[in-house]
Amino acid sequence: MNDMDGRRFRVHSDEVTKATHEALERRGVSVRDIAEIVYEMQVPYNDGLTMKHCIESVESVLKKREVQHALLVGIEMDELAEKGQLSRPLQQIVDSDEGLFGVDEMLGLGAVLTYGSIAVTTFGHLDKNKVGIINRLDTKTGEGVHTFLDDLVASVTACASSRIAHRTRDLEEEGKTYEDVSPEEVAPESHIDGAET
Ligand SMILES: [Ca+2]
Repeated sequence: MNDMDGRRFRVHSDEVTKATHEALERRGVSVRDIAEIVYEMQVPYNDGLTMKHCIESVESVLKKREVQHALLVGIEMDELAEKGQLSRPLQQIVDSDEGLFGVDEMLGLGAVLTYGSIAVTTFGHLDKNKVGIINRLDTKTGEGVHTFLDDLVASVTACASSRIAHRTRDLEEEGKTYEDVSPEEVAPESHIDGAET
């Protein structure tokens, strides 16, 4: 879309970030819910890792545009399906979380790619072994339509977990552990190509 001067309208990043947080909240997913899974997965390998480090990592992932866009698209699809507002046969496919659909998984997978191979394998693991909030969101067992959201939450979890794993390697090389790092310093993006927030 162009304005009268022919410049393209852009949505400010703050607006996208705010909409992402609001969408997650509306669907009953908190940053803490996601951070809890990250903590469970990473604490066996990381001395001194705290929930605060994990919350900071999830917050950083939620600032990333690819992740925000995937969340907004997926959540919108779930909400439209819940209201019966998609057209046939997509309405039935999304509403019933049809096993062969796969677009939900592809959207989640796409959002983890910038966080490297660890994020991809972690996403695959979470897709098979749904834990915590991801399990509670499973449309086939719970209420409402969360066909897209379970994969997207798995995606954010995998990204946040990968950030911590990459940072761990840096700390090991410096002879440190998470006990030496304040939560605000958990920022390994600079060490992952294309993963700057
Ligand atoms: Ca799904």
